[in-house]
Amino acid sequence: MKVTQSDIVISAVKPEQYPATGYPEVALAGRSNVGKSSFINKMINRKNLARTSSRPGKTQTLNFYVINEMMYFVDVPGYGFAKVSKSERDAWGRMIETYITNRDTLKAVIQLIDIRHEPTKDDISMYEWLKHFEIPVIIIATKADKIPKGKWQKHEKVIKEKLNKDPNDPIVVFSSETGYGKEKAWSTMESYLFGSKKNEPEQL
Ligand SMILES: Nc1nc2c(ncn2[C@@H]2O[C@H](COP(=O)(O)OP(=O)(O)OP(=O)(O)O)[C@@H](O)[C@H]2O)c(=O)[nH]1
Ligand SMILES: [Mg+2]
Repeated sequence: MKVTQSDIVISAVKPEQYPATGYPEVALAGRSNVGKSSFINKMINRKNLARTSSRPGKTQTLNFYVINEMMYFVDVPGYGFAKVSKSERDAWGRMIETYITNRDTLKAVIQLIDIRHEPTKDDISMYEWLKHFEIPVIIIATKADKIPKGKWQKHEKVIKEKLNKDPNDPIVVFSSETGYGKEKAWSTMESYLFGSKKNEPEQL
């Protein structure tokens, strides 16, 4: 998709604040600092529309970005960040659960996993939780620039196995640093956003 327009619409914490235009949307999920906000910026060719930071815990609300007046990206706070209190974590959990389970226009969740490491316990629980609610998930194996290309396939295999990934859920190797995987990520997202298929089998 050629992005010609992108803007922040709202930072929401409750459903009354979600945009009501009915455009289809995808939401980001992933550990704090894995690169969710960077992913959005790369996909829409903006340097810092979605605010990023080298310190985890930057994104705190559900941030809705409208693209080409036809879809939304929803940036979501990361999980697995040790420096938050239990009450904050619980509030986070409720905010995400309310959003994921009630948002009819949510077409898929983009779950980012750091390609360098095995999925964490939190990564695995998040994936299982999304599958429990029958949400289509697109796995983005990100920060690919941080390991040699020759290792990508092996690391991708570890991610698939550890997550016990549903073969219907695509996986895309990606780098927000170099833009590698951007075209594939767009075409994959578009099939969920605008295609008739909800769950597309992965091409073998
Ligand atoms: N080398 C490299 N660095 C990346 C990549 N993606 C993100 N980063 C860096 O990782 C750090 C965290 O990126 P963010 O996009 O803020 O991460 P986030 O997942 O939105 O984090 P929270 O909002 O805290 O949940 C920043 O310093 C980014 O520059 C990538 O593909 N390659
Ligand atoms: Mg962020």
